[in-house]
Amino acid sequence: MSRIFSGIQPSGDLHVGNYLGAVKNWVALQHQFESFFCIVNYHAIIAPYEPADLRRRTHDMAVGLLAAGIDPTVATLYVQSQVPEHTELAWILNTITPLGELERQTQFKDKASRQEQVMAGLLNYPVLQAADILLYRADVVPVGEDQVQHLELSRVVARNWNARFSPDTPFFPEPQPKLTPTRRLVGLDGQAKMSKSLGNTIGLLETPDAIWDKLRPAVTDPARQRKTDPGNPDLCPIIYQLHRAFSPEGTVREVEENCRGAKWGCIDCKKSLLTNLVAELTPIRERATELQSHPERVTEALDIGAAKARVIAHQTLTEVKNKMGLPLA
Ligand code: AQP
Repeated sequence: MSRIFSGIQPSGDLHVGNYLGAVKNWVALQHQFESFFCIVNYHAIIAPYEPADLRRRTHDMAVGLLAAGIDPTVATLYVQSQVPEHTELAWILNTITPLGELERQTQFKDKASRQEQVMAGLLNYPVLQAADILLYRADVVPVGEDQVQHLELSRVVARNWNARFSPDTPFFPEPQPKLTPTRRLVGLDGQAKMSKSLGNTIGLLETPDAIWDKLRPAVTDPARQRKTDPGNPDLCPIIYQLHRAFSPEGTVREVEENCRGAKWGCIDCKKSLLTNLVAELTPIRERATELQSHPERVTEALDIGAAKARVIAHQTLTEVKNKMGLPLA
């Protein structure tokens, strides 16, 4: 059975961008692949944070993932810092990663330009990500579009390491991305990618009222000033994209016709979206509420996951060290 690996940062609440771009895919793929899903808290500490918040968010992220449908008896769900081999392999891979490859990563350039002082962790983030994936020798990585460039780097790193230390039989597979139809969900600002750190999200566990408070003022086709103006759904960055992800095909066609024909106003369209969004998210929110009242179940699932992950991680690192002439502990 081929392996998949994917990670998510506990840097805020799970949002519909994470869900549509990655997590919904994880839930489906866990039955087809040997699956490792990691709450990547070492990645999250690159930005300033409060330790108590990080602890709570890590737990809440696990709750969200389990509620969304990750089955810990099928997939391995765990927290990155509980498997020390991630950082050990990251150091090793740093030694064969050209600096120039890291400096040209779009996410690095973008985030570094917004910070007064840039920490080395921000630059080296994709190397840790490569280590996360290669540690499990994963073939496939289900992610959103924003991670595709980082994955290219993971392939470069795998190739460099194989060429240097395992030239006859490549040890690391070159991991391939697996995207969903919603590869990049725009945030509520209608500009940037929906992202925990930008506060432009619809949380996966938010109540219908809270979701409606966000949807109602959300930008639509800017050329449409009045209900009587015909709209263009393709220029409606948030609502139409969400309809396509959450509404049945018939509704998506209805939205398209009624928008172009100026039969529905944007509020009618948003109300229809809310109904479909809430229908999919309500069972997830209810499962999350149940799990929140049993924190011990969540901790137990993560501990079992970390123990399973450590077995594979240890095997990989043992072989890596052997091939590199590094004595084992
Ligand atoms: N808007 C999105 N559309 C599609 N996929 C997305 N992903 C994230 N945002 C979108 C995918 O979700 C997985 C987890 O990514 P993450 O933890 O980096 O999520 P984030 O919300 O992007 O988190 P942050 O903390 O706000 O980080 P930055 O600001 O660095 O993006 C990934 O597979 C990602 O592709």
